[in-house]
Amino acid sequence: MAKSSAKTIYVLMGPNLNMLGQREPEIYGRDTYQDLVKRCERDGKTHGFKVVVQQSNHEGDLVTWIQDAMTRADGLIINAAAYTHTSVSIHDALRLLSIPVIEVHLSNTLAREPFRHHSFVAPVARAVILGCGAEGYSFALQRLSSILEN
Ligand code: CA2
Repeated sequence: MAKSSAKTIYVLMGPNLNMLGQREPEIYGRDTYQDLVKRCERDGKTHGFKVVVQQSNHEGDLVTWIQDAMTRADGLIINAAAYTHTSVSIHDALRLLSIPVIEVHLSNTLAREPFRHHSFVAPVARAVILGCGAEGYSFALQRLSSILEN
């Protein structure tokens, strides 16, 4: 009998998220970036996924990883951080994907400054999770599990 291989989920994180836990815990929580990676790997395992987490401070890296996801991933979770509000290139790259995309933000961007209210990711995402802190990543993996099993 053929061995069924685990589905791959890309989790992409944008600029400054590597600094989590070091500043502004009242907005972003106390979890560090490494805590977030561990959470995604642990929850991914629970759902039978192989989770690949990548963070960059450079827009082009995020675009390249989104393009890679086209052939290598079954689902994608993205917190593009500040690029969420500015990046047409991330929007364009995400448009090319046929796999489900979930946008996650630690904070509720809609309750913050007006420049954080617009997202270039949301129109090309299947779902958006705001203001749930690190737990938002667990919700996104749970949701992808439901979507991908149907
Ligand atoms: O709430 C989110 O997840 C954001 O994507 C976080 C971004 C922000 O630009 C978005 O509007 C909302 C900022 C990430 C910066 O993270 C920091 C981590 C530690 C200390 C300071 C900032």
